[in-house]
Parts: sequence; structure tokens; C-alpha cells
Amino acid sequence: MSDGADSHAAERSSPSMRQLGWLRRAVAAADLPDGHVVSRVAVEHRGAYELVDATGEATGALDATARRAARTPFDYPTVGDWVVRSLEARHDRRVAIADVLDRFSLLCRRAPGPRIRPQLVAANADVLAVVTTPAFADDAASPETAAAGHRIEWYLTAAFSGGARPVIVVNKIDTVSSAEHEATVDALRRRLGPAAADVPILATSALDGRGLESLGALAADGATVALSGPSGVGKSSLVNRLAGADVIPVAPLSADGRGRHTTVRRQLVPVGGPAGGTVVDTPGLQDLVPWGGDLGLRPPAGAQVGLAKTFGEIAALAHECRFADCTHTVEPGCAVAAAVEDGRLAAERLSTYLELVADMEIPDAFGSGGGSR
Ligand SMILES: Nc1nc2c(ncn2[C@@H]2O[C@H](COP(=O)(O)OP(=O)(O)O)[C@@H](O)[C@H]2O)c(=O)[nH]1
Ligand SMILES: [Mg+2]
Ligand SMILES: [Zn+2]
Repeated sequence: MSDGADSHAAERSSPSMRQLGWLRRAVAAADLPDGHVVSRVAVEHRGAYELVDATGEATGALDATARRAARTPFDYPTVGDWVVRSLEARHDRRVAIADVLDRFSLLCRRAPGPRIRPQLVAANADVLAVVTTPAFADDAASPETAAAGHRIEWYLTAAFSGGARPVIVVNKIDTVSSAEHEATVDALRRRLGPAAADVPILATSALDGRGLESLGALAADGATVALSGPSGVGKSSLVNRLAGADVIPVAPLSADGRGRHTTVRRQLVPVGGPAGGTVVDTPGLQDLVPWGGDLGLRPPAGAQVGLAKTFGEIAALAHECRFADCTHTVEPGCAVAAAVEDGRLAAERLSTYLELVADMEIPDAFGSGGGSR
């Protein structure tokens, strides 16, 4: 998009540490070793990291000590991470990353496949914007097409679990009438039940610019907004529009009107000028199955927190079940099933919850005490 009318000119100079979000961290910069600075990871590709800080950009790789100490995927940097790196480049022209700083948020999915493995998507995002479109949102509302993926509850749980505030962005509203996009928003609210109270829903168009101010305002004062959602919903278009420049390639539409699957590098992009923040474009994912294990966050969050925020009414009911390890499927004395029976809980809410917990492979998610099955 190069309409020249964008209010934010492209940022060519280095972003300030404030815009990159450094001042939002409560970590003292004083314990940095000599000859080192903190930088933020903007792009990750095969063990190398593009880093950005007030001095500019650099390519880095873990130093030998950090590599030897790395035990799990959580020990490696991901986009959005703050790292301690050498000012001087090594012989391979990369700077040496000595440390990955504690994360206050982490978007982490269960990697596809039967093995339970984590895959880090983005670190230190304040906000997770779940991008959808009127077409996708309508799909997600009907059980027959839920298999097409992109179930909002999966993203909300991942955001809440990982310590990020979720918002839903209904993009491409230029493709429908205002009555239709309002109907989409209403349907989403109904679908989310009580959780809708904690999840703002924005309507945007990367084409005509509607709603972009509200979205951009979330990335103010050093805040980081990560955009996630399936391919083709307009994540990269939104990032470009917010950045006021074509910084990320936009996939052409395929015949079915949805985006083609492209392997776009994830990227962290400064937006909104010196008083702004950053946005992170993530690769197109269908359902993002939230990681059910520990995320190593300070302060800690986790899957139990995420599920309880996304399905608060089910969590509350589960306390009343006869068995502490009730799965809310076949047990006698199940308060959740009883609530569905007498209409206090929508059957779809329970089936959505059960599907999500099955995807995450968390046994007895709302059980209170280590019962075995
Ligand atoms: N009509 C319309 N098309 C859009 C909008 N945002 C993105 N697109 C188009 O949708 C396609 C996919 O966009 P892209 O940004 O690559 O989506 P991504 O896969 O989520 O990053 C491209 O053809 C865009 O031009 C929008 O708000 N309205
Ligand atoms: Mg994209
Ligand atoms: Zn139960």
C-alpha cells in the first residue's frame, strides 16, 4: 500500500529504547557486563537473530556459553525477546548473545504433531491481537466449519496463559456492510460468553484505514502488539499500514479469496514514531494450540490461568462437581453438565472447552487435585 497519505512517515532512524519497550521493564540495566548492550530480537532465522536497539541493527547468535547452557526451547531467543549482546562483532560478523532476559509474556504454542513440544511464537508482547475477518468469524461460529480452524478461544487462552492482553481485530470490514460487520462482532461476543467482557473487539480495514488508529493506539509508549491469526486475514497489511511503509511482503489472494500460505519471516516493527511502540507479525497459524506446560514467566501465568480467564463460568462450575478430577463428560454429579442441561451454560461453550483441553492434552484441566484417569 503506497497511498502516501499515511500520517506516520516511515521510520528510517533507529528507534529509541523507549519505543522498543525497554522502559516498560523493571530490570536494572546496571548489571550489564562491560562491552555489552541490551537489544531486542526483531527476526529469527535458523539460529541467527536480527537485533535492534538504539545503536541500530545487528545480527547475533548465541555465544558458546549460552549455547551450552541451553536445555529447552525456552532457553533460546524468539522474536520480541530482550537479549544481552556484545557491542563488537565476532569473526563471523555476528555479535555474541550472552543472555536472554526474563520474559514478562510469551506466546507459545504446542508444536504440530503427536509429541508434546513447545514452539515459541513471540515474547514480551503486551497485547495479542487475534486477527480475523467477517468471513472467518462466521466460519468459526458454525460447528461444521470449525474444522477449518481458527478458533478464537485457542488464541485467547494462549494470550491469557502467556501473560498478554488479548484483543480481537475483525479486519477487512470494507468487504461487508456495516450491518454485517456489526453482526459479526455481536456473534463473536455471544460466542465468548462472559469472557467477552475482558476482550475488546476492534473492527479494521487495512484497505481504507478504518479502525487503524484504535489498533495503533495499543502500540503506544513502548507497548508491543503481536498480531496472530491464519494466513490471509491481513496481518502483514495491518503492520505495513501501521508502519507507514511496506516493510513486510503481503501475499496475493488465492482463488478462494483467502490468503495463500506463505512462509513469511516473523518480524518486530517499530510503529507510531517516538511516542509509539512496536508490532510483531507472526507466521499464519490456523489453530494456535496453547502450550499447556510451564512458560517460565515472571510473574508466572500458565495454562490454568488462561483457561480460567477464557472459560471462567466453566471453571466456577467445576468447583461444584462431585469428583475433583471430573472431566465434565460422563461423571455423575457433574455441575458443568447440569448447567448445560438446564440452560445456564451453552452446550457449545462446553464442547469448545473440551476440544481445546483435548488439543492441549491437559488432563483434568479444572480438576482440583491430581486425580488419575
Ligand atoms: N479488502 C481487504 N483486503 C485486505 C485487507 N487486509 C489485507 N487484505 C488483502 O488480503 C490478502 C492477505 O493479506 P496479508 O496482509 O498478506 O495477510 P496475512 O497472511 O494475514 O499477513 C492481501 O491480498 C491483502 O491485500 C483489508 O482490510 N481489506
Ligand atoms: Mg503475512
Ligand atoms: Zn464436572
